[in-house]
This record gives sequence, structure tokens and C-alpha cells, in this order.
Amino acid sequence: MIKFYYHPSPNPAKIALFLEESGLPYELVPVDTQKGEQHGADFLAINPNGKTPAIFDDEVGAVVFDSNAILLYLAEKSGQFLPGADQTSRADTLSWLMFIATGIGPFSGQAVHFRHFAPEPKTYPLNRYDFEAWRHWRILDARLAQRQYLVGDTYSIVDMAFWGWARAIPFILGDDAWNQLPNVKRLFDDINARPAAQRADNLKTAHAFKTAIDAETLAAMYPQNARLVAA
Ligand SMILES: N[C@@H](CCC(=O)N[C@@H](CS)C(=O)NCC(=O)O)C(=O)O
Repeated sequence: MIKFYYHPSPNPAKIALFLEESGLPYELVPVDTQKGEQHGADFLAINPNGKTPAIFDDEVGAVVFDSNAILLYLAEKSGQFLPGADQTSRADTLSWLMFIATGIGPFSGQAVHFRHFAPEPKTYPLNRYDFEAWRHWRILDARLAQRQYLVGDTYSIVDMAFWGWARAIPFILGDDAWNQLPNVKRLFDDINARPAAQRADNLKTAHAFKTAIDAETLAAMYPQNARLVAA
């Protein structure tokens, strides 16, 4: 059994999709990051980085954290959704998984922060992160103009990593973004049509997660702001 430490946000969504696609048995453990539960000692013992997702695989007694590491771990464990065993497929898989982990995710996350949550003045950081988020998504759009899936000829963990963040594209890049990323939209729609994607999306209703953005939420999500008040 896999314990899946989950919050309804982009990185955990990747793992929700894998678990629903693969049929691996799992138990959902809600971590309400808007209430600050990611900073509690119980969760930090699982993920010292204090972020969702994480898993505990009780079959081997292993914790795995960081979403794309979890995707690779579960794909190798189950033998499912890896683009291919040959060296070229492995090279492509690692490259695009890391591109999503280190580029798409962080730049999209920072673009969201500066677009929606940071105080003024923010012209400089918003311009930087919006530019970089668009640049990364356009790289995926150009790749998807030439191929059905991100790596290989079949749906894989790389597409699942993509889906986690693609769900938030209008929030990241603005309401008109889908019109400018037609190939990203095509793969996104293809994945959304899969029953497992709908089940993964429904996990958000499995627990009464906090949705209000109030002072508690801002303190939990942006603990660095305490330094500004103290200064
Ligand atoms: N590199 C990590 C990033 C995880 C991450 O940033 N998770 C977000 C949800 S998408 C989170 O837990 N945020 C709560 C916080 O930052 O306190 C991964 O890919 O899993």
C-alpha cells in the first residue's frame, strides 16, 4: 500500500494521475497546506522539504518526495508508463522530466506568485517570471507540434508531469493563454478525456480542504513575509 500525502495543487496532481492510471492501491493522506500542515513535525518527518506531494511505500519502507522523483519511482516499481527501456528513451525521459521539474514547475509557480499574490511594486519580478514561464511553455508547445506525446510514442509519466501544471495554465499565464499554446491544449484535452484524469481531479473532494486565502493561509504559504514584518 502507498500512503499518498496530497493537496489539490499542481505537483500532487501528477501523482494522483499516476495512481489512478496504474491501479496501484493507495491511501490518501490530506495535507492542508493552506492551514500550514506542511510545517508540522509529522509531515516534516516524511518530507523534510515541507511540500506536497510525498509517498510512503510500506512494501519496502521507503519515503519518496518531489513529484517527478515519485513518478519515476512508481513507474519503475510498477513497470508502467515508462516511454521505453532503450537508452535513447531513457535519455529523453530524464531530460523532459527534469525540464518540467526544474523549469515548468518553478517558473510557473513564481509567475503565479507575482501575478496574483505579491505586493506592489512587482513590475520587475512579474516581468521576469511571466517571461520565463511563457518561454518554458512555448518549448513544450513547439515539441508537441511535432509529436503526440512528450516522449516516445505512448502516454507516459512525462505527460503526467505536464498535466499537473497544465491544469493551471490560465492562472499562470492569463485567460488568453490557451489560444497561444494550441499543441499544449491538445495534449491537455487528450489527457483530460481519460477516466483516470477525472478520478484524479475528483480527489480534491475527498477532504474539506481550506480554500479561503486569509492571513493564516498567507503565513503558511509565504513564511518569508514574517521577516519583512520583523524588520
Ligand atoms: N519540487 C517539489 C515542489 C513541491 C511543491 O512546491 N508543492 C506545493 C504544491 S504544488 C506545496 O506543497 N506548497 C506548499 C508550500 O509551499 O508551503 C515537487 O515537485 O514535488
